[in-house]
Amino acid sequence: MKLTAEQRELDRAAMARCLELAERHRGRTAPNPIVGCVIVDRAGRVIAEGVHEGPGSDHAEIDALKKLGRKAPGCTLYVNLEPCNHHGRTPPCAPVVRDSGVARVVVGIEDPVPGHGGGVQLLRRKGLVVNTGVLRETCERANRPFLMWAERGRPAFTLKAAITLDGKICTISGQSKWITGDHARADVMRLRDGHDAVLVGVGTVLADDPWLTARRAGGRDPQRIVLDGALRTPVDAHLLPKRRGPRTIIACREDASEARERALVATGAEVWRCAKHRNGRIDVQALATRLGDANIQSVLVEGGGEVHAYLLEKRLADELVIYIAPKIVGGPAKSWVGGKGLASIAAAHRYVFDGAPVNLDGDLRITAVRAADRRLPDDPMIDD
Ligand code: AOF
Ligand code: ZN
Repeated sequence: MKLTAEQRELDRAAMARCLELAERHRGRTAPNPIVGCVIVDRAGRVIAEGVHEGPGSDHAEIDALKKLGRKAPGCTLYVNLEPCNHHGRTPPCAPVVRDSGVARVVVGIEDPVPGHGGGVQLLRRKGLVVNTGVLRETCERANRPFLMWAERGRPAFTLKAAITLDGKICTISGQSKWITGDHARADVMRLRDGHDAVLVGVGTVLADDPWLTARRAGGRDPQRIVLDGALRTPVDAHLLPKRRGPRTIIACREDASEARERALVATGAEVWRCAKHRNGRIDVQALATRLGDANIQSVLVEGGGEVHAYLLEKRLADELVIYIAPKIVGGPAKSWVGGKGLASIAAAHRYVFDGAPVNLDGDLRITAVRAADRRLPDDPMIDD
């Protein structure tokens, strides 16, 4: 069946709506993807919408179909991820879609998890029209954490920094409060809210004693991860759970002090002893796999400079979100990327800007993704 240009435009709009619905649950669905669903009748009217809220709850297609008593004869069902054909925490969706009488199914991306896909083939075999790849790049971008986890077994890492126009994260005396304004800092809360975990180095814990919570209406606090080779995190650090807070994982070297471990575990933290490289640093790639095994799909890295440099070097810095304030402090103050630095431009870590800069009440937010695994939106979406 050849689709008219007008129909294709309607398909893209309905898929964009699926993503809008899905986006509301970002940071809440791991190890599942974010998924939205829209059902449109023969006259082109939206008659039901559905969304997936997290493990154990209905998949988006089922949520939408239930609102119609599981019957939608002749309708078109839009969903940003292929309907599953597998029995997990919930029964498979594809047979429910087939039995609902839906005539056409429009899918964003195929399900990458081995054994979970096959919904598209099943529906086609049963005579439904299935179109795939609608807003493919935008759908991939939206579910990058899920795809990274499904394809590589590790979370997607986002490096975040707030810098001056000359690239500094503090002054020569170490002052950093505040480089950017309220609006940009509120945007960081949105980022924390949408990531499964936030990671910092122990240097940041010692210097700033951050809480790493998502202080915003309806927000949920991310899990916290500290890279702390020798377990120097103080037992009264704000980011420790102390029975009530979200989970805190402290990743240390195998040879870190057992007494320090006991003291930190007593605060409710988990201490993960990690293999180390010859240079004595924690093997972050192995840590990334372990985080993936713990169903953590997205990690926001909030520095400091040495942690950023290390993740860049290990090719784990998948996305960058940099807030730039129009201020200059000059001198040898720290940049947001530390480390030894590179000697040649040819060896530079390469990124691609993802959409235009966003002006947040006078500060700019710039987003970039690693050039090597670019998943850029085909329709740049402005979210502010
Ligand atoms: C979701 N939500 O809307 C769709 C998903 O354990 P289960 O039954 O929740 O199955 C999770 C898998 O189902 C998930 O990994 C993905 O492959 C597939 N599709 N998942 O959480 C949805 N459509
Ligand atoms: Zn499903």
